[in-house]
Amino acid sequence: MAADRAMSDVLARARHVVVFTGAGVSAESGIPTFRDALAGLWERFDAEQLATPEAFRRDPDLVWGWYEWRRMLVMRAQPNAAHRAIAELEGRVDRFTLVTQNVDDLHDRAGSRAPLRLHGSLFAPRCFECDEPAPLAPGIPQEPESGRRLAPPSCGRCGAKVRPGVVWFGEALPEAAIARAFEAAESCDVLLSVGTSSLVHPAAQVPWIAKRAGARVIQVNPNPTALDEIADLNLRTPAATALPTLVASFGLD
Ligand code: BV8
Ligand code: ZN
Repeated sequence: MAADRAMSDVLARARHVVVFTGAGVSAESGIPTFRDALAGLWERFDAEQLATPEAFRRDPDLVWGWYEWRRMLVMRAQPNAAHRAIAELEGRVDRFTLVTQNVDDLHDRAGSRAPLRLHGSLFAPRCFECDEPAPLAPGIPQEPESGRRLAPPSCGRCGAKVRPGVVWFGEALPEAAIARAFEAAESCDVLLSVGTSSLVHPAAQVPWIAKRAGARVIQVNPNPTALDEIADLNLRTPAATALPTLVASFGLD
């Protein structure tokens, strides 16, 4: 369903746009979405079992192996047309805020200047005990030998195990990032939600805050999600197809 005349006018006149992304925006780069990042080797786990501090305490090699496998996939992947369109949108409107739940670096590599990262990054490992940032091993991680377990490195400062720099279930989000994301949602004209199942909180509140503050909400997702009930426009299309056309409609006024 293309944008109708009224919506096209809204996009043409939009002054402050927030783009809110989830794993679906990286799907066409070959990165499994969060729900299917547990295909294959990890299929007998539920993401919420592996993406927790308890899982890391219980089996650090399994959790570290899972994240190094995901980092390897990301390093072998390229940004897709959706990442590039979102980077282009930044230059088409007066004020632009990119809020991402993703832990890959594809938005940055596509040219987005300052994504607000609500759930951290695969590229910022740190000490599990003292939070000391840890260096990334050079190059692309090899497929973990056993295809599964990989022993995490030790902290250079205290010797404890190094953990992925992501926000796990049960962990608080970075305060500055979530505060700035909520502030942007409260003051934007249009919120564009791309490739997220909108299930995980508090990140999933971002589109709802924008809606309550009077923004138009556009969703790009081939499947139904919790956001369907408030989306002013629902594009049931893969992101790499929908975004280039949609972005071309912004900032024409
Ligand atoms: C916290 C980083 C408190 C790690 C992630 C009950 C009710 C409400 C909340 C809770 C509850 N029980 C527990 C909670 C809290 C919990 C939560 O929300 N749980 C959910 C499951 C109910 N939240 C937390 O624990 C958060 N912390 O609350 O802390 C606190 C406060 C103070 C002090 C201490 C503690 C922390 C949550 C962060 C977890 N970390 N990621 C990692 O990556 O491994 S979450 C992870 O899953 C993602 O980052 C993302 O946020 C989330 C959902 O993933 P999506 O990105 O949406 O991907 P998904 O696979 O789900 O969907 C992909 C979508 O793409 C699909 O809709 C699909 O249709 C679409 N798609 C596919 N292909 C395409 C496409 N779209 C477009 N184009 C395509 N081609
Ligand atoms: Zn340490």
